[in-house]
Amino acid sequence: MTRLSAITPSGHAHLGNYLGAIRRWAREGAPGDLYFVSDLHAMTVSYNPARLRKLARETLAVLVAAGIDPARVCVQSDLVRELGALSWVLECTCSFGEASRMTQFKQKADGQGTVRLGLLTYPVLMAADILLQNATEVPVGQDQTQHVELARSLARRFNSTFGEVFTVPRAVMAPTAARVMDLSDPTRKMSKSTQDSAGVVFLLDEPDLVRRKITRAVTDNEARLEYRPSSQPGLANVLEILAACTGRSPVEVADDHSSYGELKNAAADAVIEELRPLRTRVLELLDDPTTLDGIRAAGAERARERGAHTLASALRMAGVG
Ligand code: AQP
Repeated sequence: MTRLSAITPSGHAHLGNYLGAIRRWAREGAPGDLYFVSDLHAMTVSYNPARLRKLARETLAVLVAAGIDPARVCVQSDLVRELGALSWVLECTCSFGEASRMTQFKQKADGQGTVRLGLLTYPVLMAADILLQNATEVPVGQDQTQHVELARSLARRFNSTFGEVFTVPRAVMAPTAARVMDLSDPTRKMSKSTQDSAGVVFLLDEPDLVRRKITRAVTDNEARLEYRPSSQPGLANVLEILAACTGRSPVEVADDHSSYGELKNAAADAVIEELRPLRTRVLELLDDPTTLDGIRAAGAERARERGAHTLASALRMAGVG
């Protein structure tokens, strides 16, 4: 079984990415799992090239520092030639209607003056990521299942039209882990690309800044320390963060504290301690280009080898290789 997961370096990785995905990947990863830093996907909206390059490297360092097997990580753009070739084959297998029906495309394109064509075609690039690696499973949240469905349809269509080449992948629901909300606006999830960073704890934030962000988290005036996500979402978010860092339930955590101030300080302590070794290791890796570049090059080589036969077969069957 090969399972492919990815993180887009659209900004600095944050506590939500860590508690919701990266930590679980590191703890529960199986030998067949692959983790991509999907920097090509970050190009579908306006971006700064130098920043993207830096963020891709930093995100790779985060995955390795978190304890993910370095043999399982890869930066997507290191395979840009292979993926570019396979994407074209798949774009020519995909109808315009299919691509434009993607809900995420409609949401992201809505209200934008200029919509990049890549925003429309990126689910096909995602299909290329999956199919090139012969992934059998793609763990995704609800918002990405449609993209995996597209990858399945394209794989099946290609196989039945030109001959069996692709493994047909299936979407598996990523296990429900913590969904961390923005500390300034607990109605929206913590996101890399949020403009106002006051509510986002980045993994490389200095401990003092982490404390400031958490102790200033928007809660409410009810002064009731109870876990009630629908009526007290800000408080529930802080409780969930503390619970995720201490391995207890949000209800237990609420019972342990008597004031908002005390709770927020306890949450800040727990997050700072949870992130401390990770942050140290990321900074060490970023300072050690030989190690990080070596991991990156080896990951690219392995991913290239893994996909070589599939790509060659797909091109040949399509009449171009
Ligand atoms: N707030 C969150 N809480 C829990 N999990 C989260 N993830 C993202 N935000 C939270 C999980 O992190 C993994 C990698 O995320 P991604 O790069 O695929 O994209 P995303 O979900 O779009 O992440 P962001 O941080 O919100 O970035 P932008 O601002 O660019 O959209 C995924 O497993 C995701 O579920």
